[in-house]
Amino acid sequence: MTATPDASRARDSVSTALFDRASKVIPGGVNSPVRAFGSVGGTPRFVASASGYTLTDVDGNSYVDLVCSWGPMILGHAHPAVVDAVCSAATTGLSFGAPTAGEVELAEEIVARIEPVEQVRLVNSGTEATMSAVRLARGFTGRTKIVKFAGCYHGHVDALLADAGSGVATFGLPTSPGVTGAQAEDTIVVPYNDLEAVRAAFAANPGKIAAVITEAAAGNMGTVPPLPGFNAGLRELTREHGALLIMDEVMTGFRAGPAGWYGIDGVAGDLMTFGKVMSGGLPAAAFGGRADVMAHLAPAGPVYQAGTLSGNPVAVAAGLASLRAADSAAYAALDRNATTLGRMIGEALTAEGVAHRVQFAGTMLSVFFTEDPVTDYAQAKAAQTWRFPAFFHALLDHGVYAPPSAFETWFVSSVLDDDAFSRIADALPHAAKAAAAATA
Ligand code: HOZ
Repeated sequence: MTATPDASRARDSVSTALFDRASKVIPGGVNSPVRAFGSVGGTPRFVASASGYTLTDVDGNSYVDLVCSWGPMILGHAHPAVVDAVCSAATTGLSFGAPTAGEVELAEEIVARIEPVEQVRLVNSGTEATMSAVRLARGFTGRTKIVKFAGCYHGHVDALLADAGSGVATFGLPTSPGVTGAQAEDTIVVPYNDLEAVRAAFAANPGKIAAVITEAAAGNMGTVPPLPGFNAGLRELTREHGALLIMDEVMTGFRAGPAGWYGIDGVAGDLMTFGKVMSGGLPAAAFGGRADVMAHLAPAGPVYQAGTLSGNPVAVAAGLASLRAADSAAYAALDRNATTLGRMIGEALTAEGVAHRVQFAGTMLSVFFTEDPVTDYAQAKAAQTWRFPAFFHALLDHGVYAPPSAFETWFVSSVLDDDAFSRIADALPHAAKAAAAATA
C-alpha cells in the first residue's frame, strides 16, 4: 500500500502507540539509539514488512528505503535467493554449537574476495568483530594502546567509544559513562585524515601502540572518505612502528564493490573487520587478516575469543546467498543508484539555495549542509546540522526513508528503479524547501 504524500504525515498512530508501549519496556523505546529519531524528533516508524526497495510501516505507509538496514540490504529486502537460503537452512536446524560446512564456504568466499585476508573468524556483530580484532592486536603485539579517529565508530566497544560517530555523534556524547578510566586511557583519539597527528601519537608513545583502527572510509560522521594517501600513510606508519593496522570494513565491506574499500584503494589492514552485507541481514560479522596474526586466536593460540552463536547456520546461509547474488551487475547498479541519488539531492538543494556538499565513499553517501568539503569530525559537526530534521521529515512525509541523523550514511540498494527515483524526485523539492526554511 502506497501512502499519498499528505496522508502519510497523519498516519503514524499505530507507530505512536507501539512506541509508547515500547518505551515502557525497552529503554528509549528502541534497541539501538539512532532509530529512536532522537535528533530529528517525531515518532520512529515501526516497520511491518519490507520488499525490494520498499519499507512498509505498521500504519500502512510505504517508503523508498535509503537506509537498507544501515547497509546490509544491497540487493533490496527479502531477495528471493536469500530468503530461500534462509528457509532451507532453517529447516535443517537453527543452531548446533558445532562446525558446519557453510561456515567454511563463507570463510572461503571472504578470503577469495579479499586477497590479503588469509583467515577469518565469524562472530555475531560488527561490535564483536572490532572488539575481538583489538584484543587480538594487543595479544599479538604485547602492547596496550590503540589509536582511533574522532568521528569513526567501531560499534559500542568500551575502548572505542571516545569521540565516536554514529549514535554517539547523533546524541552529542563525548564518550559513555561505564567506560573505565583505564579503558579510555589506552585509547588515543586523533582527527580523521590527519597523518601528522598519527605520527605524533607514535612519537609520544614509543613501543606502546598495538594498533591503529580506522573505518576504511568513514561513514559514521556522515560520509567522509579518506583523503588520497591517508590509508596508505596509516599503512606505512603502523609498519614503521611495529603496530597493526585494523581496517574496519563493517560498512564498506562488500558494498563499495566485491572487495569492499580494499578493492578501491588497495590498502590492506593486518586485520580487517566485516559485517552487514556479508550477513545478508542476519546477525553475523567477521574479522580476519594475516594468518600469522590470526594464529594467535584460541584454540590455535592464546588470545581468547568465542561465541555460542558464532557461525550460526541460518545467518551463514543468508550471508553466503547474499554475497553470491551480489554479482557485477548488482555492483554496477549500486554505483549508478548512489550517483543518481547524490545528484538529485544536490540539484534539489541547489534549486533552493541551500549550501550543501553531497559526499561519497564508493556507493555510500550523505549530505552535509555546508559549502566546504568535510574531511573530519570537527567539520562534520560545524555544518548546519539543524537543517537536517526538517529535511528528513519532509522526505519521510513524502515517502522516502532516509537515515534519522545528520551523522549517518545513506545506503542505496541495487533494485532502486525508475519508480523509486520518481518518488524520490517528487519528495526532494519539499525536503529542500524545508531545509531552506529551517532555522538554527
Ligand atoms: N549504528 C548504526 C548506524 N551506524 C545504527 C544501528 C541501528 O540503529 O540499527
